[in-house]
Amino acid sequence: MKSAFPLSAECAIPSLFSLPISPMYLRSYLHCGKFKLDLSRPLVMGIVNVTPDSFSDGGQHLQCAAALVHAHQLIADGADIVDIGGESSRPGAQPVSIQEELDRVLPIIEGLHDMPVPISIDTCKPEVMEAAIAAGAQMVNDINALQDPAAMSVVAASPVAVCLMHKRGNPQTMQAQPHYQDVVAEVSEFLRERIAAAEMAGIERKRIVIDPGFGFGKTLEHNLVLLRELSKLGELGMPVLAGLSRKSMLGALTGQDVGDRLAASVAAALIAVQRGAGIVRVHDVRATVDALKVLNAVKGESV
Ligand code: 7PJ
Repeated sequence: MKSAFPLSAECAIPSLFSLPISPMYLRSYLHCGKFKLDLSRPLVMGIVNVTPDSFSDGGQHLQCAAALVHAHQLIADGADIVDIGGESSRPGAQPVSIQEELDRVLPIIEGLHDMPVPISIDTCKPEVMEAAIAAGAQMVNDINALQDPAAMSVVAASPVAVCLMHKRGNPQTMQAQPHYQDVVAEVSEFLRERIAAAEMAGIERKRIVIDPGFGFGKTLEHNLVLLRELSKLGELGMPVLAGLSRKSMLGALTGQDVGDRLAASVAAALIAVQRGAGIVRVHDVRATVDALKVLNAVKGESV
């Protein structure tokens, strides 16, 4: 789909009198290695978990061939980015070694290197980031927001995009009594600080995405406030990624088990987009893409 403003995003500021100034008009492309993603419509990041303990589809994609088939299906379903993860970050999950994580993700990334969409590596480990980038990954999805200086250096030395996510604690501890005075302000301040650190290290703004980290050290109420107020994060001037798919907050709201959260996940993705999310990270790409087509049509955009 064509951007409404085909000039370079930096100079594509429409009439200041007729349109609201939204961050999307100020910069509408995400630079992702060799890809330039048009952010004038919401993008869908499809999830491929390669972890035996992953809470939603773990076990199922353990085999490389099955994971590749799954990734191809997500792309056929309309995924704009495919996110490959080899370490579960669900609450209570145990860490895996560097070698184990590499063994899980590298064959998948190598097998997808000539796909028409960027491949993202979901990892906190600088060694895995480096090897994944060498194997063809175009984005790093770091739930630790590049707080490890070695991770920061790896991304800075490459042309890939990065997602900086907020979390409180680590997967072993993060659901133990999370407490915030003002969750939106605190998440926003953390992300502002991480954007500044990334820029200082040489990562250009056009390569940065931010994420409030739904479910990572947050209660149901915190997650709901963050979703309700998601547009406040857009004020930081970066595209916002929202990951709500099949999460336990949706289980708490609907009473559904993880395999029965499709409707809740699609609803949550749509709400996030309506509150300014530029990218939604989902398991169910086809259903989400269809829902976004309806939303885009109502908004008067091409689908
Ligand atoms: C997220 C993630 C998220 C980003 C996971 C799950 C748990 N990366 N990795 N944002 N969640 N950027 O998929 O439910 O919300 S793992």
